Amino acid sequence: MKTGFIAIVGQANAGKSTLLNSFVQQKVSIVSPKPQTTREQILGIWTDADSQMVFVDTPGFLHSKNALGDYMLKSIDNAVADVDCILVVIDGHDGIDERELSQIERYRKKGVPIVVAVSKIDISQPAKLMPELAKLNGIEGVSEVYCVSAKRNNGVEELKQALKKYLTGTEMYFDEDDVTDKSQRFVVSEIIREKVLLACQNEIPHGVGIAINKMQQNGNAWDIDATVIVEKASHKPIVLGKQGAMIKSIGTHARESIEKMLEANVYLTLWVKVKEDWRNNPSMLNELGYSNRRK
Ligand SMILES: Nc1nc2c(ncn2[C@@H]2O[C@H](COP(=O)(O)OP(=O)(O)OP(=O)(O)O)[C@@H](O)[C@H]2O)c(=O)[nH]1
Ligand SMILES: [Mg+2]
Repeated sequence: MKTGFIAIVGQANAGKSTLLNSFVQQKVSIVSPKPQTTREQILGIWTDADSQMVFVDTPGFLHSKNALGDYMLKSIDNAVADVDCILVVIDGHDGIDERELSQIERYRKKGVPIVVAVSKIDISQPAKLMPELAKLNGIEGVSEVYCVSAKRNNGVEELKQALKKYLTGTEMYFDEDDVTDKSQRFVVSEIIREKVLLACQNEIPHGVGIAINKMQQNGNAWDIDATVIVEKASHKPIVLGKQGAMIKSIGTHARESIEKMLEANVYLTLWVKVKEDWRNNPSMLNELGYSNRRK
């Protein structure tokens, strides 16, 4: 049995979480077109006959502007601290920039194998992609480069098989049925946040936090009560929408996804509350699970 940890790092929006979900063939990490969708380390676990691969999803690199940003940066550092391999995801459609090359240089100093996944090749033009790939040629410390489309599931299996050779452990870290280290409660809060991210524009999504007030199973149904926390009074009417239309639509989409995950009926009640500047408020960060590792 070969086992080990692989950190998935890269710029915001590069496609890290989509790739993690594709590796483990289940949705464990939320995905959206907005940068900074992932806020903390999330493990995706893949176990087969001869290996257990623990993929560590991380927030995209960012310039921290508040205590939540500091927490996100720290979770990238923690994620790469003790892994067998670092998988750097680069958006092939966007092109490779200097920041990405300098990040690779930083990781090289850690002395762990670095593999690059050039993502989103389904929407990248080959003529544009080739010169971008040439930039990776001969970069010291990069063991291999793979081109993938996580959305279309192209090249993902080949990459996963290739990553196995970097695993250094021999004992399983998790049960063979585990797909993530996170609890259902955490996944529920993330699904609600994903639906807010998809529904709201501009700066609102960055200042949204989700508190689960109640999550109770009654027979084959779940009763869930959650609060969408926004950081400015002016954001509340936007998230509520005209006569509550926006929050109603967020609730419907969230309920459908949660029902799929829990394989049960769900009664979801959503509230919207303003907590000014909560991303700089230590007790709010703690309450929402952003100060200690939450499960
Ligand atoms: N066409 C295409 N789109 C993709 C692919 N992978 C991801 N995307 C899209 O790119 C956007 C960002 O994807 P995420 O997986 O959330 O990216 P991320 O790197 O985890 O982003 P952060 O968590 O914000 O750092 C989403 O709209 C995805 O649907 C891909 O292979 N092809
Ligand atoms: Mg992500």
